Amino acid sequence: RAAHNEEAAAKAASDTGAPTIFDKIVAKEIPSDIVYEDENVLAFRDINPQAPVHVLVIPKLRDGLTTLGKAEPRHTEVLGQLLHASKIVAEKEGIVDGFRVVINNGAEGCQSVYHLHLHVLGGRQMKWPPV
Ligand code: D5M
Repeated sequence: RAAHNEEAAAKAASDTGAPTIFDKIVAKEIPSDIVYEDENVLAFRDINPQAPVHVLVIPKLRDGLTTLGKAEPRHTEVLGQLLHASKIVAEKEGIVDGFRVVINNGAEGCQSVYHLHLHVLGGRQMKWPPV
């Protein structure tokens, strides 16, 4: 099942600082379904969607942000830009009546790609807690 695959991918991954597949997406060396883009931020559809709308919002420049846990004071501007871009994505996707923004952090947080990304999920009733 998809959830298990994501958990397996998260177990297999670690925060080595090596380039990730998202660098290739930013460089447009591999295709992605882009929903929103500006100077600092790229938003594209998740390849393994967990909701009718599932978009990843990433900083174009990782600048040490493999995880949210690596955030430093110099990152506060881009962190704000990522949240603001998430709202723009929700608006563009028509999910303003309800949506969720998730950051998986580290192995126990089920993170599989070590380039900070916000998941924007919507288009169905979300559950709480998110387990
Ligand atoms: O989420 C990492 C997410 O990245 C996971 O939901 C799959 C997605 N992913 C992985 N490769 C791609 C490509 N090539 N395009 C689009 N989406 C992708 P995490 O929070 O690290 O578990």
